[in-house]
Amino acid sequence: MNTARSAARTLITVAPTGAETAKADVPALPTTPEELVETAIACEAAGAALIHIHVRDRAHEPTLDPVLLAEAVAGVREATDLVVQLSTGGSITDPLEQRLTVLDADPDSCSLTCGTTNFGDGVFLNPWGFMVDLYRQAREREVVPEFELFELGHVHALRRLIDECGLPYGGKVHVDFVTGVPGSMPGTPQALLAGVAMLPPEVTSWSATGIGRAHLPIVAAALAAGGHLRVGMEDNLVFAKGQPVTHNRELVARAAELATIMQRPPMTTTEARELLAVKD
Ligand code: KMH
Ligand code: ZN
Repeated sequence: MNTARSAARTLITVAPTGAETAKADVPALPTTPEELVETAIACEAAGAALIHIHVRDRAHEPTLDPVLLAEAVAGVREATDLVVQLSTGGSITDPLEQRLTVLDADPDSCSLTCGTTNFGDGVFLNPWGFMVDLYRQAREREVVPEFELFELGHVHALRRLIDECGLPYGGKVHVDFVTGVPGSMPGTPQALLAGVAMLPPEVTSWSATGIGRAHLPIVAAALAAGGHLRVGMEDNLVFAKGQPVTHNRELVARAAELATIMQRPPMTTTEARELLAVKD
């Protein structure tokens, strides 16, 4: 049993944009630098303490352009106290070498997916060598990884990573279960709890994400099981039946309300920094 299972307060992560949804299809998706900063401010006020960022270019297309990534980090840092996490997953067509260069933007945290997985009609590639390179480079740069677990096998790969490479920068191990991606781990409480039961004892905190329809069941299951939450338009575009999300703030505010009802109110950014042991 680790402390991850009895957190008194809830870390709420917002993943506002992602790499899969087209701006033309969902105009409310924050894709410009101004929209990203406005979203970050609103979501911090609503209860988020961490932001998981995918950057878009001027044409609203996903990009790993180092200049745009650095601008996004600086913009969110200037406007908020949110822990800033950059995606190293990018989109499924991004080359592995380019995904490593995300660390050049000096985020507080970076995502690190613990293995290859089905991703709808495509494949999200995360070979072992890439995972190790990202893990080691993140530690050298004092960036805290968040381990993304899309499959139960990814929990086992995390075990191997810790055994072979040691602990990450800061000594904490935070994971996020990404459930409900078509072809990957289903977004059910049963699958989530199976993953939680497999976590290595080095894990100090865990959160969960439910994609699409899995959003609310996974929020409820994670809260009940003592986990943290990731919400946002990267993962879910529907607030309720027939009601599209019009701003990421809506998902954060509802998660904060549910967490408060469950007697585990949202943690502050200061508490999140301590939880994750990000660099001062
Ligand atoms: N866009 C997905 C292919 C991450 O941010 O690290 C990968 C993803 C995970 O979103
Ligand atoms: Zn992402």
